[in-house]
Amino acid sequence: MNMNYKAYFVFILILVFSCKEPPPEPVDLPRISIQNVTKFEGDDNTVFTFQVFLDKAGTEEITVEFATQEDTAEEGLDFIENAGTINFAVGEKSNMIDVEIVTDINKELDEVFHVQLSNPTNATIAVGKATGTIRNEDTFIEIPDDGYITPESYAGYTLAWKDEFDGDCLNPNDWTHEIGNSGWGNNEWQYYTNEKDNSFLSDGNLIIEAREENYNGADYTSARIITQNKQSFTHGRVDIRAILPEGQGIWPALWMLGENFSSIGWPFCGEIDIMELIGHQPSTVHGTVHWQGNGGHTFKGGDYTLPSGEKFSDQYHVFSIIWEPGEIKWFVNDNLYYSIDNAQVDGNYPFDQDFFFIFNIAVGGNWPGYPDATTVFPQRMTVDYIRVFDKN
Ligand SMILES: [Ca+2]
Ligand SMILES: [Ca+2]
Ligand SMILES: [Ca+2]
Ligand SMILES: [Ca+2]
Repeated sequence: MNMNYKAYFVFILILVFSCKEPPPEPVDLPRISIQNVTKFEGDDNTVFTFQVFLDKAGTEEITVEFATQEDTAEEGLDFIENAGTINFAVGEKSNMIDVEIVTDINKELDEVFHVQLSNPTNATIAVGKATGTIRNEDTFIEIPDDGYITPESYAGYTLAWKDEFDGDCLNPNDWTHEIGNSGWGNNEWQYYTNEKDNSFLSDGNLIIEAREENYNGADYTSARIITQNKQSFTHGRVDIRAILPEGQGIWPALWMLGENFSSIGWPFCGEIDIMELIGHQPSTVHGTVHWQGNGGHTFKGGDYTLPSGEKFSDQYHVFSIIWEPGEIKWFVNDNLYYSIDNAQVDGNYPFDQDFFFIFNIAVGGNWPGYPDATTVFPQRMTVDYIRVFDKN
């Protein structure tokens, strides 16, 4: 092979390569994304606007179909179904989809729905599904006013203090929230908050709501309110009208501690449990006292079970104590079911001194055990009133 022939061959090779079809330019269509929306439900005309955008403008018109999808929010009840096609004109990079929200004044859980994109033309989908989170902002809960009720006055007694739970929020001159998830001496699982979801007034009731939700490392939230340093009493009659929560691991309590708790500690200060219920026994309440006996922490108490399988969660019942020097009696709906006097209390009888109130729902604990798959959340304790009467 001479040099000329070699050069000719290379020339042909170059010619062959340069005549070959160039590889097609990679198709680089605009990419479509849709963004999540989180908003309070509001009470009228709320619209969730989902932004849909392209990473770059198209050189042809772009279309994409969309449709709402139910999740915990339901079509018709929580949002209005919407589906259709949106168009991006040449050069346009953003667009929006409006979803109308069904508003009301009823307290609900936060609920979610989705907007799904599909079938794009002249574009591809990068993020095709958005979540709409409808946040609750309401406190109204419909509560039938059924059940036992006690009078607003008694012969021989004078009203010393009451809270009927009218108005918009707890009276801070009477009540303080206790906050946190220390376990509260009983290996409880809830985080007590002062958030509106966990304690609020609704239509003349105090509602304490235990919720299954992640909060500061806890799996449940609830509330615990006290009258310490604000309202404390020695002796009298106490009436508390309430509907109780239920379920495995749910532990509502309406109770009292000695006002000297902060200085001398428990159980030296004494504890009077006007009502406790462990949620897997929803027909039975317990009335108990705790104190420091000669041998250490001691408690005594009794219980009351509703007839015919009725539950304390069904309707209102009134939990009362008649508390006199050296003696305490417990009642449900004016039925006496337990009493104790100072002859039955060894050591120092701590119950003839000032006590303050505590209302709470614990979630889990040594006594009730822990929630399981049967436990329904949220659980609520609804308190219509607390009234304290002094004997004349
Ligand atoms: Ca609303
Ligand atoms: Ca709703
Ligand atoms: Ca609502
Ligand atoms: Ca009330």
